Amino acid sequence: MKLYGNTYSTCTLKVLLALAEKGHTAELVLVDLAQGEQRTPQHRERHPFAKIPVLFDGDFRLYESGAIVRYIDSLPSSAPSLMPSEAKTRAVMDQWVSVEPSYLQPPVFEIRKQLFLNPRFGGKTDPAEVERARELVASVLDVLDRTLESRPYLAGSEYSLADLVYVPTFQFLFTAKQDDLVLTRRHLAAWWERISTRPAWKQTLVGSPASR
Ligand SMILES: N[C@@H](CCC(=O)N[C@@H](CS)C(=O)NCC(=O)O)C(=O)O
Repeated sequence: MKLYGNTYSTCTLKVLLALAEKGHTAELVLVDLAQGEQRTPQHRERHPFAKIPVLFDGDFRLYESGAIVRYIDSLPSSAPSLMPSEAKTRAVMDQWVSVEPSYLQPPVFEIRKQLFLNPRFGGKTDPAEVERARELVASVLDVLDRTLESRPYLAGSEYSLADLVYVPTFQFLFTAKQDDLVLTRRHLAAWWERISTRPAWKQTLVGSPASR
């Protein structure tokens, strides 16, 4: 398999983590977002919305990290499935997989823009925007914390894609020194400890800027 992406992209890291969890490998072909490589005609052939990641399995092409991690989980593997088989549990998994890009990613990406991208590309950090984004992140984390009060993982008793898709975004909060948002929420902090210490994430982090 071939994966077009980059190790500083949370969406790419989700896919790399799914590959590691399931014991699969893919050749990572770097797409440099800072150079605008995602907008070249060659990359638009791969991804019509000019984003990463894109997975190729032979002639089969797939974009959207949520779809890619499901595909990876469905490939033959000796590792346990990351998608619960029981209908309601699986639907709850889908719910949490959707919550992450819908409600958590936008304010986290705003923090990334304010703290890293603006200074790097000649702009300024606006502390009011950072604070506003932090409040939005906090409101999502409160919901997760309440959910995790009664179960160890978001979809129930087992680790699943519902948990996996949050790992890179949470790691970014630590990299951006916003970890108080995680560590001040008891159930969330315990869950983060459980999911971030899995060997597959440690393996994924090697060589990624997210580890710094
Ligand atoms: N919903 C898409 C989001 C893809 C996405 O926004 N990727 C980011 C990197 S994490 C990207 O390519 N950004 C480049 C740009 O917006 O120009 C997914 O989950 O794959």
